[in-house]
Amino acid sequence: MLPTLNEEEALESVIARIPVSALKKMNWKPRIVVVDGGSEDSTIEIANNLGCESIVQWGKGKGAGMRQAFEHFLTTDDQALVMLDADGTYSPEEMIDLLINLSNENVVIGDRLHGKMGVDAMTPLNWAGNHMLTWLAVALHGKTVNDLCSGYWAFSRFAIENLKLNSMRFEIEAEMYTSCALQGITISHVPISYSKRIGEAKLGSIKDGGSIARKLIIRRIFPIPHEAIE
Ligand SMILES: Nc1nc2c(ncn2[C@@H]2O[C@H](COP(=O)(O)OP(=O)(O)O)[C@@H](O)[C@H]2O)c(=O)[nH]1
Ligand SMILES: [Mg+2]
Repeated sequence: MLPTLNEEEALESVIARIPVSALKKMNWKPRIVVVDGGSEDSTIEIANNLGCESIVQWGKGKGAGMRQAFEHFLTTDDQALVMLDADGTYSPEEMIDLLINLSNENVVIGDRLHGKMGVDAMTPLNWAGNHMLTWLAVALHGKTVNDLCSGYWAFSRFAIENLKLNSMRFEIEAEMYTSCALQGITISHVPISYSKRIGEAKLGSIKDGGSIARKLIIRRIFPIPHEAIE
């Protein structure tokens, strides 16, 4: 599952690098789903031309889009979901490592902070912010996480069925972590490589870093999101 917002520069190469044949050899039946947040460039056209399924999300933000992609996933018989940003920062080939580890866990997170960081892949501000937010997450919620804000995750169907989320924007990964901690969903980590982004960043370091910290604190006080109470 690829969340997109105006990613025409990177999307084609990201899709081309998804290791479809290797996945088929591992007995997966992969399909590629793009969830788009209202791109005004040729992102959706590229996705459709390359035979991907596309979901045009309601509302704005990566979190809103991912929650809709999770709902869509639950209408299928699929057994696992891999999400990664569509901006060229993650290596699609490495999803094999995530999926191998998924056989023992409910969730596997690609760990950029103990992996291979490319030149200029992360600004010093983002590097420090990622470490601080990861530390804050563990201090508040007690469950090990190596790279809270990674955008490369693999989930079992069980995990998707049990996550309780209401994030709209870039707090979604922090809330996926807190939900794993609260709902007893197991997590493991695989070191991954991280490269410089193609195209323009949508995340604002200070504003979105603040919302991520706020989400970690809110979930410590109110563990279940209002919308998710059944
Ligand atoms: N569906 C959807 N995807 C989004 C939205 N905003 C950003 N994205 C995608 O989410 C991913 C992460 O965004 P990015 O700007 O790279 O943020 P960063 O990697 O956290 O710095 C990229 O693939 C974006 O195209 C949105 O509103 N909806
Ligand atoms: Mg990115």
